[in-house]
Amino acid sequence: MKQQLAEIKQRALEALAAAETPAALEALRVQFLGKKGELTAVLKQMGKLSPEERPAMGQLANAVRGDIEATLEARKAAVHAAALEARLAAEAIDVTIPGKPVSLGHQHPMNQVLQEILDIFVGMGYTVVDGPEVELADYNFTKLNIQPGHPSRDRSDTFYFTSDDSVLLRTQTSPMQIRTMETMQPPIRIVAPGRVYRKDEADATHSPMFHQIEGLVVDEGITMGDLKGALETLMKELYGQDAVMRFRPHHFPFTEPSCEMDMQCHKCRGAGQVDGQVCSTCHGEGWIELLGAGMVHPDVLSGCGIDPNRYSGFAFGMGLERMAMRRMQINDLRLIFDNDVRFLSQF
Ligand code: 2NL
Repeated sequence: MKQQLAEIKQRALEALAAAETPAALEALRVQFLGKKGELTAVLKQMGKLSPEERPAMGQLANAVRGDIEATLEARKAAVHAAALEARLAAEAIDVTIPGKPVSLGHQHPMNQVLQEILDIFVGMGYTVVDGPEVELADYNFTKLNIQPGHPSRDRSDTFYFTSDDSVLLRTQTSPMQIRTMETMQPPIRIVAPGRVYRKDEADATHSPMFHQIEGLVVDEGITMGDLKGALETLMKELYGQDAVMRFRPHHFPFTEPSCEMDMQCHKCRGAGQVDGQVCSTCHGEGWIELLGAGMVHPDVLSGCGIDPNRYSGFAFGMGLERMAMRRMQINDLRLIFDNDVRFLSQF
């Protein structure tokens, strides 16, 4: 029996040392220490021993049980610690692994073109001004020499807020320049970019909301020569120093004289055709219309508290969408406003 106990102890300790999981340890507990286990089976034979032999054998059996239990507990702790260790290792975050690249966006093509234009004007000493999109008809029309009854004030062309047609969505950025002239005395050199609104059906070349940039220079002795110099400088910076401009007479209520500026078509160089075909860039015109401009009407100056006998000025206005479409070779205005990232990411 002593032999049996020693043999059980040795097998139990070896098996426990080899067990790697809580389940294997539990199976060994049942196998050796359980009610139907090997140790219990030996103890049940104690009855066969003589009363003299029993106490010593009982002690030995208890010592073996104690050893097996102690080893079992030690292994349980070790297996648990190893499992925890493995889990921590598996779940550890390696902070040295490079992160997933974040895709950076970029400015909308409209803003790219606007920033380019503003940079050029700032370089010529202009200040950029901002103002409200909801305007008074006074600032959008009357102070610009556009009197009540003028066709551009028609309700079919302008978004009005009030039944007396006194509050509206600005149809041009000129009101900002009126506000500047009312609050500043010359010299004035400003550009006024922003959204403007007109009741137009959206198509490839029209949108009820679009962007304009207008400019205004007022000082003593400002002439049409200054206007031509500033606008040619702008366009040569944008399109290259070999760009060719022309000025045509035009009419605006707020300028006198007024003009429009064209750039010679860079594709056909003014010929209107390429290889016997009508030029696709200028549609055979040879010239591309860029903007409208003129010398600020004396009535507009005096209406803003600036003495037209002492000061003169020039002003101009251009559509930003057309500038962007030309620059980025975009053929449909709606693409600019759809904000489809697949489209925008090309620029
Ligand atoms: C165009 C033409 C123009 C102006 C805008 C202006 C502003 C004031 C006084 C006088 Cl406060 N003029 N602005 C002048 C001439 C032309 O715009 O075709 N725009 C898209």
